[in-house]
Amino acid sequence: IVFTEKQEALVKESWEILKQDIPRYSLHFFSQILEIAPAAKDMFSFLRDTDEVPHNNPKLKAHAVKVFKMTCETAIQLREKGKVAVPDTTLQYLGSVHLKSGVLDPHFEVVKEALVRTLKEGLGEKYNEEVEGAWSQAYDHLALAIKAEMKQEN
Ligand code: HEM
Ligand code: ISQ
Repeated sequence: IVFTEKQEALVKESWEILKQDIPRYSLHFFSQILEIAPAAKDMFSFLRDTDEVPHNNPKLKAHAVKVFKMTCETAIQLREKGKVAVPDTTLQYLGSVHLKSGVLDPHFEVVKEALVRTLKEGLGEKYNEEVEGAWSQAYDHLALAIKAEMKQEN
């Protein structure tokens, strides 16, 4: 896999922008997931007893931020080492959390689309296909590692 310095820079720069308004973008990210796949709602423990996506839910915010940060971190590793280098314990933990929550392979495409839409929203005119490509590539590699872990646990 080839991940260029330019791609790494694009990912880092766009995260710097989105992270200036975590409450807004974490909510947008999550809302997009539910817009694409409404049934996904029931998998999230912090939503089970509500009809709306809660504004300012600490768990939602923290998890959404982690998805962005881990994807950003993956971009750095892909550029530096040519591979995903998330610690095994983290991957095992994420594998088991997602498996237990009932997450299936096709859901990963849903979350990718939601992530891309959130970037589009946050970056405005700074958004382009190169940015999308860089994030998508990093996300796909991270998703593959989590999916592999989910299969191992089965
Ligand atoms: C939980 C990351 C894909 C659904 C989490 C957590 C993280 C995370 C960091 C919190 C774990 C914890 O500390 O408890 C990621 C990353 C993904 C990904 C990096 C892809 C690269 C997905 C997908 C779905 C999903 C595709 C399905 C729509 C969930 C659910 C939880 C969770 C249901 C448990 C939330 C709860 O009830 O507390 N994810 N996730 N995730 N994720 Fe993901
Ligand atoms: C958990 N996993 C994937 C995406 C998410 C988005 C928002 C909140 C939690 C998440």
